[in-house]
Amino acid sequence: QALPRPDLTPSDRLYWQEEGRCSQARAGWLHTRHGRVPTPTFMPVGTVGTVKGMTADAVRATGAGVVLGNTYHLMLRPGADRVQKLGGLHRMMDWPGPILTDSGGFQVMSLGPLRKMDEDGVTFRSHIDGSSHRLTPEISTDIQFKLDATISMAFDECPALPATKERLEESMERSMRWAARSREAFTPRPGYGQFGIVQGGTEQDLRARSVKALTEIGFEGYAIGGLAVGEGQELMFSTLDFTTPLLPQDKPRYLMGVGTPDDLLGSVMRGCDMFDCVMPSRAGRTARAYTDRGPLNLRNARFAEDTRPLTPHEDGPLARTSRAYLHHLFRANEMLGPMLLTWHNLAYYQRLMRRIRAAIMNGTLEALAEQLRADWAQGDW
Ligand code: PRF
Repeated sequence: QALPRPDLTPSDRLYWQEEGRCSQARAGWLHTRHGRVPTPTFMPVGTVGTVKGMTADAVRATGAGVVLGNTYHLMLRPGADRVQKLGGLHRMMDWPGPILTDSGGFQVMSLGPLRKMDEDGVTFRSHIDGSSHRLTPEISTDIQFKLDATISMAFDECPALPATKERLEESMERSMRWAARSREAFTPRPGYGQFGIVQGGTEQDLRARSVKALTEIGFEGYAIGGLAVGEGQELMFSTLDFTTPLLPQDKPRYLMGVGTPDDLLGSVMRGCDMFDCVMPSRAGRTARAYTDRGPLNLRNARFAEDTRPLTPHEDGPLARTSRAYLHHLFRANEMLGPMLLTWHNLAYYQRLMRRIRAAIMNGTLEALAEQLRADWAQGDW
């Protein structure tokens, strides 16, 4: 799926090409130095240079195209210079496909009292050893260069919702000044790119001003940040409804940190192309399996002697694995349990994105959406 593209010329940046459309939903291809990826796409989270519990081959086998890395975690351990010495993140984690790295601002925000922000950037203490570190747009962009990220993210601030309009406005304006500095610090390379991040909470005028500021700077793609931070699905969707139409039609759109299968479906239908979330991998580690009839918790006693596979026609990595065995692995705290359910959930998410993409191409997305929602609501077989 994601093969190197020797045909990219030195002047080529990373680019996205539309292939089909169904109302607001788009199907396309993301062309990068590290291969091309069909969109819409779900990007598994590999925070510290590993999709937890998964070999790179297993991640690839689920159909994933892009994986995520995090500036914040990797700068602390093993450090950006060391990753660079080791040949970059692709080499280090044996992932030849595209890698997108988040810029660190969002991860630093979650440190709470351990951080201090000013106009220039953020000073924070490491959650590992308490040592003091600093991130600015320039430092973050430089670290992402050293990590060899195929897609770098602008350095931004993401306020939790609800927040006052004054707070959202100040924060968005600062993120836009940081976006300009991030762009200034970015070193263009063939097939690589940098995305700006739209902020502005759930406020229509702030989102519009944010889009205007970013498109004037000009990026290879645009992310929508500041959502899925406590506002709920309805407000997230209504914000997407007035934000995505403002974005350039010919550039990829990445909705950061989203979401449940139903969130992904609704967000694709509102014009988003790329997603990442810890949900499928984290849920897998806590015994939750995503299925077409909604999530199952394999720790539940009702699965103790359930010899069926997770789903009646299971053809993913767990085609021959019984629910009872999964239940046993989790009850016994065996590491294979989290490994198998992470694999299953990532495979489920990738299959969902393939079905959505095919439906966009066929013009049958509405029908697929109705069927998926009805099935998810039904409960276990
Ligand atoms: N900014 C950045 N990373 C993010 C977000 C953001 O707003 C979100 C919001 N859901 C997730 N990850 N830089």
